Amino acid sequence: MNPKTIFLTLGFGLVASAAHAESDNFNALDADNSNGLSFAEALAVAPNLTALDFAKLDSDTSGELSKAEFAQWKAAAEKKQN
Ligand SMILES: [Ca+2]
Ligand SMILES: [Ca+2]
Repeated sequence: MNPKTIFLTLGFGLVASAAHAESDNFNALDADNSNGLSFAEALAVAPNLTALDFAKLDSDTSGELSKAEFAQWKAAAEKKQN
């Protein structure tokens, strides 16, 4: 294994563990277990969220927030607080 491979392996490991931590919260919010957060489900965690905000978060316009979209939202929200 060359150093670059080791670096990539470690990097993916960190991403995977971060994604796992997010998924716990995500699954709790996904009330109907559709594997996506609808606008109504997102309102449970962010009551002030508007439909426009939701549309911006739904980057692939699937109508639901995927785990990845939810993680991005959370990361952006945490950035805002700092
Ligand atoms: Ca759902
Ligand atoms: Ca989506």
